[in-house]
Amino acid sequence: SFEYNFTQIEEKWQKEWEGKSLYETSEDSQAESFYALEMFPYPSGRLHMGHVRVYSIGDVMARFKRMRGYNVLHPMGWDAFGLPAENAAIEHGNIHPHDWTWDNIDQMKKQLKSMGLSYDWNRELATASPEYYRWTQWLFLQMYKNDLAYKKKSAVNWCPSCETVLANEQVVDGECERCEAAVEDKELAQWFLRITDYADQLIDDHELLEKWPDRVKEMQKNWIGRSKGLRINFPVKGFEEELEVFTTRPDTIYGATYMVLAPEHPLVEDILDRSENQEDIKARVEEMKEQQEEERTSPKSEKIGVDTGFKAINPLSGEEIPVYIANFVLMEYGTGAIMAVPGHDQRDYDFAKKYGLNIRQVIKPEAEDIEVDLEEEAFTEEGVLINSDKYSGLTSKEAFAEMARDLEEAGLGQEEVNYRLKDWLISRQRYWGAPIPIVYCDECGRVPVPEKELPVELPYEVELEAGGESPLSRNKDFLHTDCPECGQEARRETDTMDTFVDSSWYFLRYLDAGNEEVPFQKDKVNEWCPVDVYVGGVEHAILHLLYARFFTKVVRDLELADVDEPFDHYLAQGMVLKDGAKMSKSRGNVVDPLDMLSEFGADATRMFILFAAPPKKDLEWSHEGIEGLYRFIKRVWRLVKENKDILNGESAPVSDDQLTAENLEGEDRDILRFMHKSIKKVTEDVSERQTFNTAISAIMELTNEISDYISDRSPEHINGSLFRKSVENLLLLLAPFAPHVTEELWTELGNEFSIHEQSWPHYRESALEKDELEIAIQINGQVRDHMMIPAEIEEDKLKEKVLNRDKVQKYVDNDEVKKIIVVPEKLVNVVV
Ligand code: ANZ
Ligand code: ZN
Repeated sequence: SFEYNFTQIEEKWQKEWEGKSLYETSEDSQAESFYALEMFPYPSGRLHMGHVRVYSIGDVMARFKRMRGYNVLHPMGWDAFGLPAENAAIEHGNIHPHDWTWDNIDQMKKQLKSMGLSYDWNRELATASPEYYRWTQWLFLQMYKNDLAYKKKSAVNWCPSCETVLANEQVVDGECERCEAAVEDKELAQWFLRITDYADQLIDDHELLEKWPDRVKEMQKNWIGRSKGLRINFPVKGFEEELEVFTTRPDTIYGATYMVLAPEHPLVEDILDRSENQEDIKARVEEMKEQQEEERTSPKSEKIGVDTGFKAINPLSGEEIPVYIANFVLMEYGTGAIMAVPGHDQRDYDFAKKYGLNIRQVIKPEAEDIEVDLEEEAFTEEGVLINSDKYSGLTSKEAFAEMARDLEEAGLGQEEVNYRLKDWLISRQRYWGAPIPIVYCDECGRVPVPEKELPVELPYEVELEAGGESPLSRNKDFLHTDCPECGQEARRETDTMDTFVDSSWYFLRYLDAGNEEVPFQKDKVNEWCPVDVYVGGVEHAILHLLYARFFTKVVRDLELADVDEPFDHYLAQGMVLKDGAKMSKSRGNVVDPLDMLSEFGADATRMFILFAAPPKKDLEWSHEGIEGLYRFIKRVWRLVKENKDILNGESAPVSDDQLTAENLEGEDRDILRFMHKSIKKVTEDVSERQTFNTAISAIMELTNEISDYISDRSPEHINGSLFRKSVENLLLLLAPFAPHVTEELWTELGNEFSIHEQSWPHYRESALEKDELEIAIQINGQVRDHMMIPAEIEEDKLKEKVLNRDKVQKYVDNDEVKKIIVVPEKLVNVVV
């Protein structure tokens, strides 16, 4: 029928594809492999527009590469552990996190399938299934055995509302990333992964990631926060020990007018012991210790401090300067002590202003036109040294090097690299996560669970009501176990792992999803990894991607694979906006993709999402937009349906070779040229730039051209094979974007199932060239005529055409043509 009934078509082909296992990845293909991956979803139970966007983008890449002859791997799974399941259980009481999660997975799987995405569902995984987390635990044990996982007591970020520990990364402006409650400090023994061992590699290997957005690499680099500086020793009068500071700006040392210790600094005890106003200082120190890290370090927050009364000596200038204790210096960074340079550091400046300390300029700008006004603020740039004895006149860089040398020679300083990155805290006091596979025995201490006993399964029985400890500690059956070493009664670790651990290696498990012997086979990882294109939101640019990179390097160092990086190309997709703001429940501006799928179908929804903006940019939702794409699909539909007789009149498919520019003329040539031009444009947009929006525009233009061609003429003037060829190519180009309607129309034309297994159309450069050009015609060297000729005409044909012209015949008359000279693309000279 002429009616475009997308519901029927889409369901039909989804079934057919599944029945014929169209998207299963072959394990023994000779073709080059291509691994297309999108960030797997948390199974919240309902698709949102962000999902539709990320999975549509990935699907175009996968389908395109398949048509280009690659052996494509395109898997899907579920990031299934985590708080929402547990919180839902606590709030609603009657639903277990396990059941909630698997119900949601069922729902979302149906929804994803209704989008017509080309996944190999055989490799589906869920991080919350024992078959998966068994290997998460196994990887943890490998790290434990290699001293990359360790337990230590430390102050942690505690969210009082989620009742769990948060990684630093999950604390935003002092608030819990999820529930926005104010985060507190708490002392707990916690498990950590030693990501700091990899800090340098995580920065330096950015070099391998040419196809990553620079801004993402920059964000990771800032997060790791590598800074090169000096440790310098300042003698303190009356103390044996020297006070060691870390500074990235030794060039400013002549401007150091006081020192600052963190309130937690070990020297503070000694100072208190020997100080005259001990009580006073002690009170201030306690006050500072109570503050949150955020409160202490934010540039806006008030600096508080106290003078210890002791004096330090500047090792280069010999100057005596006071020693303070202040809140804005942290014990965890550097040495927990600084030389304060108020002229050139804004925090030091603010503190100096408040406590009436000296502010001295020792750096001036290199450029003449930059003003420095130390009455107003610190001058924090590098420049040229002044007021610095023999170092005056050097640039900051030169001074760094000279001072480093001088101080090192004098045994007073040493170069050092510091990082802002801390080890990854993975302990969570929650139920719905992978249990940490460790046992505590009174005799043997901390004992790893033997690998053959994995997984340490999460018990289904659990009391979930809120409480500071892990719910697992209330399950006696889980808690009590026998020591794997001595067999005596022992206790299990009751913390579970941060869900970011689960998602740090899932892309490896897809390669071997059913394997019960190993998490993944080395040769498969070596074949498929790094992932060729990884699509996902930029909100994961720091955490998830950094952790996955870290895990990949650990996997490599454990000799489980030979890859350095997990993702070769990271395609960071923008947000979906409505009325200029991010779609979110709290803003009440959510458009439900399921409504769109049922109103316009999967093809139109996908195409709208891909057409509205290139993947990297934010996308503005628009109802007229999706209606426009829906109309476009119907145009293609009618083009085929209404002209079916002509299209099918050409029973034998024409080969490409027959349809060349030289065999065609006039508008036939135009259409041919347009077709090749469109193929070229779409191919390049998809493969080189991933600008799917402009690719779709090109397909729309081609549709217009073909429609005009057909509607402008009577049937006998239509070149049937050309028309059919251009319609077929149109469908092939459209197939990755609108997989259902193209499959329907493709098979309707009598073509072999499936369009998604066809080769991507080729374009011929020769067919693209301007089709006509003007040449001059000479008779015996005199220009007598001009004519338009096809650009790629053969010489014999050209000569024939020239001789047949009325004007030429008139001049030649009955004379014998002695010679015809052809100057390509310029002129033809007929000699008589
Ligand atoms: C003197 C100085 C002069 C500094 C100047 C900066 C500018 P990044 O780049 O982040 O590594 N610092 C060192 N340890 C600290 C701590 N535990 N708590 C708070 N601040 C600390 O920063 C290094 C700089 O941060 C160091 O260099 C030190 O201040 C400060 F014009 O020393 B600087
Ligand atoms: Zn034991």
